[in-house]
Amino acid sequence: MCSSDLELVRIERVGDDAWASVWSGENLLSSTRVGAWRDDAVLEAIDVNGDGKADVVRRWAEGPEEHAQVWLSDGRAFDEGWAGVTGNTCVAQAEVAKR
Ligand SMILES: [Ca+2]
Repeated sequence: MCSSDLELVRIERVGDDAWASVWSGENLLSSTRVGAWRDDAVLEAIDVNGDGKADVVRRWAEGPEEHAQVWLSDGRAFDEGWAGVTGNTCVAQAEVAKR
């Protein structure tokens, strides 16, 4: 459930860079450069490591390659957590077993 004092993560273009700013109401808590701006990037604010703080995931394609960048939040600023090529490589096959 979301609380009413939820932080807002806003991704903005500043020049050729993307910046993630964290707001609490009218107060700017932090602003972090999260790489070069990409018009084709999909941005998601999800908690990827389960610490209750929203992290930023950017995904985009370069030819056949799917790139992803993960920025982990400590609730104030973002640290680059992981970046690399993902998808299009079958590393496992998931199967739902039916009873
Ligand atoms: Ca998190």
